Amino acid sequence: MANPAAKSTATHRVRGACPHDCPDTCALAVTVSDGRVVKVAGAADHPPTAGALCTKVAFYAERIYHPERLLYPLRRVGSKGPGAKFERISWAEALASIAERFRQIAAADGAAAIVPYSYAGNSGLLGYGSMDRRFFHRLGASQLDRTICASAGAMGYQATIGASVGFDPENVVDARLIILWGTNSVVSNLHFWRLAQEAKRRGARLIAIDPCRTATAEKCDQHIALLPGTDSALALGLMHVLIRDDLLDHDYIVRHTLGFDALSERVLAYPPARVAAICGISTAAIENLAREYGSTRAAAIRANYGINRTAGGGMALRAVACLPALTGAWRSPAGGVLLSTSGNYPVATAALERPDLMPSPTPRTINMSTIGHDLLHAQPPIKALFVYNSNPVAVAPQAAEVVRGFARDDLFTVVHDLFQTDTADYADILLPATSHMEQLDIHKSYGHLYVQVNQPAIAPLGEALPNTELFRRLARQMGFSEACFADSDDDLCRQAFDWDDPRLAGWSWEKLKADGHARLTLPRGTAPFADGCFPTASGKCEFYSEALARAGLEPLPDFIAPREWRQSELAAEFPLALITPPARNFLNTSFANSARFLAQEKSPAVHLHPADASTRGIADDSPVRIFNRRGEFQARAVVTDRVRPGVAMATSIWWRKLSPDGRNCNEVTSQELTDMGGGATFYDCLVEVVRV
Ligand SMILES: Nc1nc2c(c(=O)[nH]1)N[C@H]1C(S)=C(S)[C@@H](COP(=O)(O)OP(=O)(O)OC[C@H]3O[C@@H](n4cnc5c(=O)[nH]c(N)nc54)[C@H](O)[C@@H]3O)O[C@H]1N2
Ligand SMILES: Nc1nc2c(c(=O)[nH]1)N[C@H]1C(S)=C(S)[C@@H](COP(=O)(O)OP(=O)(O)OC[C@H]3O[C@@H](n4cnc5c(=O)[nH]c(N)nc54)[C@H](O)[C@@H]3O)O[C@H]1N2
Ligand SMILES: [Mo]
Repeated sequence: MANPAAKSTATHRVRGACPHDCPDTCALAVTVSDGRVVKVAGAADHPPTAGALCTKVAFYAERIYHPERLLYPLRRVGSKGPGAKFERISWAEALASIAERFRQIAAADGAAAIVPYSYAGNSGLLGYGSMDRRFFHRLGASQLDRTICASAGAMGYQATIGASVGFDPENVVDARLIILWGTNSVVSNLHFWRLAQEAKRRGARLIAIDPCRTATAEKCDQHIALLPGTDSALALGLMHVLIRDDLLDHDYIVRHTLGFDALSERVLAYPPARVAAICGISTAAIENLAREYGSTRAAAIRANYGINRTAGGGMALRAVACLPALTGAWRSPAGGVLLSTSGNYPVATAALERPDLMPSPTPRTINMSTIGHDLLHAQPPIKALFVYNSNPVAVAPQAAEVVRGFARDDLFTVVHDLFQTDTADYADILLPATSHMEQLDIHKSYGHLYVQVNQPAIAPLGEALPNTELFRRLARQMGFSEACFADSDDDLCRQAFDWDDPRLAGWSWEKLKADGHARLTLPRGTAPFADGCFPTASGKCEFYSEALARAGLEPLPDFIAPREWRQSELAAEFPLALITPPARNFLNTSFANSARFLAQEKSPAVHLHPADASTRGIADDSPVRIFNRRGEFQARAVVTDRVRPGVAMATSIWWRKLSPDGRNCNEVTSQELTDMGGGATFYDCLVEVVRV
């Protein structure tokens, strides 16, 4: 592919955007010399990045030039699974054999027997979902419900607020109180942490709500170590105290909220004593937090998806999102709540993805969080799977089922990735993907308010192709003649946003391409809901949600206990609640094949409280087995009071084949879904831990 950047031999700088699934979406300054990336730095002129990068991306050249990068299309020879062998084939052969199998399957079983499986391995608007979606829509493949990360929390939050919008993170420096709720910012949202630190310097108090004393919690003024999956109870307890003690902004409530009376009645069931018992914390912690929150106008709650991974994950975000409307914190530019900024962007999803290309009636939908079960039991059966931007064999819950599903001899699997991941070992055809440094893209963010361009810095390595070009070629191979399959990446970028939307006033693709990044034209330093006008159906902050009622769901915030606790027999047999949050040096399974980052993380580890370790005779640094009825994996024990009693914490996500026992923590996680949004329940997982 033509790539002007690559032809230049002199040293020059290229503007990039980090494509990884992280709220920070950093702007990159990539130094290229003789057609090679020699340095990757954070762009200094992009306010959210402010010249700083996480360690993973600062060493990005190592990822691009990793000796195990896939460079050519491959066909598997021999059996599926760990140790699989592949031979090189041409792109022409690869595309022809995929098209031929897809035609056969479509003729025999219907095209819905073909399932795309992708997530946010590449979060650019082109890389995430554009030509690929057009291709699968036109093909008539099954649709995929992308639920593995955020769907529960997003739905719960939106039920209250109306969209994935919140306070402007740049305002948080002026907050007096910041509550970091289920988020390890130092690890997974570093650039927000920078702003929180500035607020702290200016006198803000920081409180972390997390079962673990994480790197973030440690640096806060206070840490509330509740049990996993109890956040909605805590939020209801706080609302109980706020209402009981009249720590309310009545004017705000009357004018800008819906359902206050019903909410007041609901929270009567959540007095601090009951909530303390549910959450495993003191009543004083609840009373004090409510008083502090209720008496601070500039109070910002940074909530994150860490609290949406148990049975009641939707309710958790829904309940937390109610708080600022009670106290009127929304009146302050540095007050309110933020889960994600993604709803601020006028993305032209239909133009990018072309759902109108789907046949009628529209094909079935497969939930990506139950892929193991569906590969084994879906009716009609799944006959082909096309995986890109994701590594399901390592990241999807209940791995034993996922592995059995992928191992099916009659399943035709295509994988497109930069590396031979755990999933790639099950591919019939394995295709090489470019990194973002080798392709053009346009980006939104879910942690700030800027749009960004990612310019290609170098030519594609080997015969690697971007997702867009792969599906463009496949569409041609399948004979799809619609004009949209001829759109170039530049065309796709131009189509990605509704440039006429006021939030992009004065911007066009051409201007953005020249400038590199732009802040959405939202007013600065203002409070988005100071005067209400929530993007809900009622225009108010909805304590009572008619939409949830219509969907047959509980219309008021409530506590939904973790599913596995509710089964007392299970809880007796497997007394530890396992959570598996992100490791600092990995990004899901990305970077977890890098020698540098593996050395940092050492080996799979499970953190146990000294009390839980001693009753099991487990010493620090000794090998242990973590198990339940679904499976087991091994790890090194870290005995530490950083986790609260009753909780086991194993950072994720390790590659199975790079782990000593060939397994990872998803052996024990479950495919049960959340209360809303069909989300995965990774942290609703009881286990027992024993010495090996
Ligand atoms: N370095 C790094 N950064 C990442 C990622 C990564 O893998 N590594 N992953 C990216 C992705 S895909 C996402 S979705 C985000 C992840 O975003 P999150 O899922 O928000 O992950 P964390 O920021 O680690 O926050 C999770 C924190 O919540 C805590 N926690 C677990 N269960 C509960 C609970 O029930 N209640 C409360 N209050 N806390 C709980 C965990 O101990 C952990 O400290 O981060 C992104 N950034
Ligand atoms: N136990 C446990 N499991 C979890 C989680 C947890 O906290 N605990 N977190 C969950 C969450 S929040 C998420 S988001 C999921 C994430 O799960 P995934 O979305 O599967 O994320 P990754 O493991 O990073 O895999 C992304 C893959 O995409 C590839 N890739 C990158 N760029 C491109 C590209 O341009 N084209 C193609 N074709 N491929 C590309 C990468 O090399 C990588 O192999 O995991 C979930 N799984
Ligand atoms: Mo995620």
